[in-house]
Amino acid sequence: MVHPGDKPHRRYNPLTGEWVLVSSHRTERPWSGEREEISPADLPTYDQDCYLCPGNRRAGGKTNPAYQNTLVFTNDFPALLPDCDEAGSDPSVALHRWQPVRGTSRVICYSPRHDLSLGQLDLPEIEAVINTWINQASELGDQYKWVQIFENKGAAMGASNPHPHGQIWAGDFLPTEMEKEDRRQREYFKQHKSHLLLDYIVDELKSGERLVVELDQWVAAVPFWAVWPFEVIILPRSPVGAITDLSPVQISGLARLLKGLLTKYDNLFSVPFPFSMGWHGAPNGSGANDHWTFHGHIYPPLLRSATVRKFMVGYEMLGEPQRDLTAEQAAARLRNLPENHNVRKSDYESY
Ligand code: H2U
Ligand code: ZN
Repeated sequence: MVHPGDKPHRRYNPLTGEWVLVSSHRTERPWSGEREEISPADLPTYDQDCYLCPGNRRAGGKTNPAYQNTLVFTNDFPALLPDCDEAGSDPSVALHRWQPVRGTSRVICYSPRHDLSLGQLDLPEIEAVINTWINQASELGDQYKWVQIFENKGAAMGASNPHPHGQIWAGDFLPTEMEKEDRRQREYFKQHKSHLLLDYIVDELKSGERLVVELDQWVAAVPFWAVWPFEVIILPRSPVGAITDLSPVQISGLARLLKGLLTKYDNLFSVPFPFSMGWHGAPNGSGANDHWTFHGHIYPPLLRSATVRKFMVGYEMLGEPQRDLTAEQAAARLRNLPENHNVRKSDYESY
């Protein structure tokens, strides 16, 4: 395989059909711009002012139960609502195209402990989170086309609270990113009679240079086409279409993978590592979905230290995304980090 060298080049994302400009060595440039706040290190196990801690009152006026494992509730400020009787676009104004949507938004607390992140939970607790995701995908999937499970972690990604939590947005439509991936995987399956992402893993395992964590059931790699500096894709090693199709052994394997990977992230800059993480898989409802491979995306914003983030501005907004370090450089750094937690406050107070 001809390898892209150090010169600027573009890489293609076969899942979305989009390109990324890769200009390695730009990380050497000096930085006197914005620096991120670092999340406080020693959080209490319970915070009386936290709207996600057990027994506390939320902004909407409801009180959380004294939950033991996970808690799911309808978002008090939901982005989607179940009732809608609007008709949609007015054909006389063709360029003002719009459609009504029905849906719901939920919040999922991963643990009653205010001070722990997903990667710091024990394996059975992480499995409980995955099982809650599966139950939610199954329950909401009966009613809605697509159930997007995701987490915004850290203030840099807009998370409102350090209490470990994620979100679940379900809607009666296929959102844009899902629509792109659906189309590309469908086309590939039709043409090659095999799965795009399963074929992709074969190549990644052969080369090894973008692998971050490799387990029996799962692989985490910095994708060849990564946009965000330390972006990772989580892929199953055998066919699985949707989160609801995961077997018990895949669930326990995924818990192990998440724990190892998220710990590496925290160790990268010795800070609780911010990111957006979420799952993609076959949508619900009628129609063949054999072309789908279930997978996870993690998009972390940090670039060169705990406080310097990647900005998607300028050329990225007007042209296409650009990255500084290569996917191979990012993967090597993550791969070589330990999978036990060593984030200590003293490590990053000096930043
Ligand atoms: P983020 O940290 O990703 O913003 O998720 C927290 C969600 O919790 C957010 O969508 C909701 C916000 O609307 N929320 C409640 O539902 N009740 C509250 O009391 C505060 C926040
Ligand atoms: Zn809390």
